[in-house]
Amino acid sequence: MFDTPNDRLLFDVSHQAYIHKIITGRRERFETIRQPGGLNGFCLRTESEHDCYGAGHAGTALSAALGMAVARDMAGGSEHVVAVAGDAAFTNGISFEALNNVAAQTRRLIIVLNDNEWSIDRNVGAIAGYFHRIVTNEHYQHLHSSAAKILERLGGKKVLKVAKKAEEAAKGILWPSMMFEEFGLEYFGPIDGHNIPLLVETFKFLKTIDHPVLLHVLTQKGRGYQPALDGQKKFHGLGPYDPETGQTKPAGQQTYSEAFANTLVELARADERIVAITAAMPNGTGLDLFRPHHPKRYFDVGIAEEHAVIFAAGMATRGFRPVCAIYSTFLQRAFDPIVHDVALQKLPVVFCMDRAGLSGDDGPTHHGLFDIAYLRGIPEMTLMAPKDEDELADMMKTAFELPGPSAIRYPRGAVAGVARKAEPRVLPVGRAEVIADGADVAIFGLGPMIGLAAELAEQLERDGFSAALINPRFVKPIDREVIERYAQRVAAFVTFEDHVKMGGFGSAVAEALQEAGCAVPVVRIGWPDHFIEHGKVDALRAKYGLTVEEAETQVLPLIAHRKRRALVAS
Ligand SMILES: Cc1ncc(C[n+]2csc(CCOP(=O)(O)OP(=O)(O)O)c2C)c(N)n1
Repeated sequence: MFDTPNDRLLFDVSHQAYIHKIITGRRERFETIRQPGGLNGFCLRTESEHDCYGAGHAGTALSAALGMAVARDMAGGSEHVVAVAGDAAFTNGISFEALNNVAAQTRRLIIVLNDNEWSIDRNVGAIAGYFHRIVTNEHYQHLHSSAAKILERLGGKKVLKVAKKAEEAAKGILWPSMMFEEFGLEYFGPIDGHNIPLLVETFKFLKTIDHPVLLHVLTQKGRGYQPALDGQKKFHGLGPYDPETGQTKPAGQQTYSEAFANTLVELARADERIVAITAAMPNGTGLDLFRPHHPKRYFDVGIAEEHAVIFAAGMATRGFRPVCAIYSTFLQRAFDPIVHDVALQKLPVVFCMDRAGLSGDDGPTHHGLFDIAYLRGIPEMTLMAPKDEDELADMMKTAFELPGPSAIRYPRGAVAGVARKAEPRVLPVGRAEVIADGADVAIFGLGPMIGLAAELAEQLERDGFSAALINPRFVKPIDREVIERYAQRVAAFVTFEDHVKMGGFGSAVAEALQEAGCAVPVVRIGWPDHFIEHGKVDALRAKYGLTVEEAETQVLPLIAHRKRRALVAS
């Protein structure tokens, strides 16, 4: 019914665009999806002219579509603009900010509300309830088949003639949604989103309408594949599985998300002020493990990161200790609430940032590579990165002792696998852990990047240098005492971080050195000033120089004279 790329078809989040990819020239390459060098899992403007808008984060489709519709109107174009958004996208404020604008800005825009009653988990909140009431309304149930028949009869040349009449008829028969009508959109539906002939006839009709419309379609998550129907949450996104049975590989080692959740369960047992907040990611953040233990202290607010943070701020003003468990990439949404609501008021909200660092197969929309840069400059903020799961627990315990806001960044995937202490301990704030002392070079490995730092230290020791190995623990406040101490002794610093170099931990070290009047060079190993594509973490690290070899190549010329001196001395 629509002719892309001339017509503009855009998807909210856009992980729903697999069929779109198949029918717009990417069928042959489809099996490469989410593989290194293959198709991206989301729409990407650089991947195809049929992907008119890239996404990955929720809530953007309506605003972007309205922008395209207004651009078309201003240029005098005639193309259609169609936004497809899931029911959970309507729990996001941006969708409503767009709705508030639509009727005043354009007369032609088609919004499809693709309602499967699921976010990643079950959709939550009043909007989900509202959609559910429309769908289960007796009036609608009774009249649905006659409405469908009317729409089915529409089409072809008859459409224009009968449009007006049908519109009236359809409006009278279909259960109207007051909410969308109040926003100035004409509401149609709900109709069966798996009935292709009905959808075709409906779109033929909607194309003739000269005001913004919203079509509510009902779909089933996992339709057509029994294992996905049996495990709708699991099949939202998963690794390789057996297509016959839907079985995935048995879960291996514990993840950081699980370690976080288990620790929070324990800490919340001892401290009744602790509450946990997720923005529609109970599964991904691990909080679904917290929920059964403390159901009254668990809050899923929908895909609403800004609200989650301000809600946490509100609770903190009343003595609670809220934890916002939000992926590094999605917390970007809440930058202003972190500054304006939490930090400025010095409220003790704890941000637990899962997926901090490269997110691998998800690609640039999901890599968590900016959080240090966006949090480091905020006054009152304490920013930590654990080297392993035991230290994560210590940092969580420490965070709850602080009078103001704090954030802990930890990566996607498996923990280091170290032994856990029986009880987490409170860490001295702003103090790094010197793992090994050394006199020629000081090597800092932030968080799990301590692994690469340790390898480099060993390598340099083998080469005849004396290398200090330091686990910074705190990005902010940074340990100036340790930095200044080593600045007096070593010929160079090396910093490793799973974050962009610009504004990251290495930059913080360089700033501290400069402020202390020390001219020691810093080799910063981190991600370049460039959006990183999807792929396997190790391969991308090798491609962009986040390796021991790269660090060694850069640092050797800076410390070479030390080795000669050492040799002469011996
Ligand atoms: C800002 C933001 N927060 C969280 C997510 C994680 N996320 C990806 S898909 C999804 C659920 C989307 O549900 P819905 O909009 O109903 O679309 P569906 O997947 O059901 O088609 C969520 C929460 C995201 N993509 N963006």
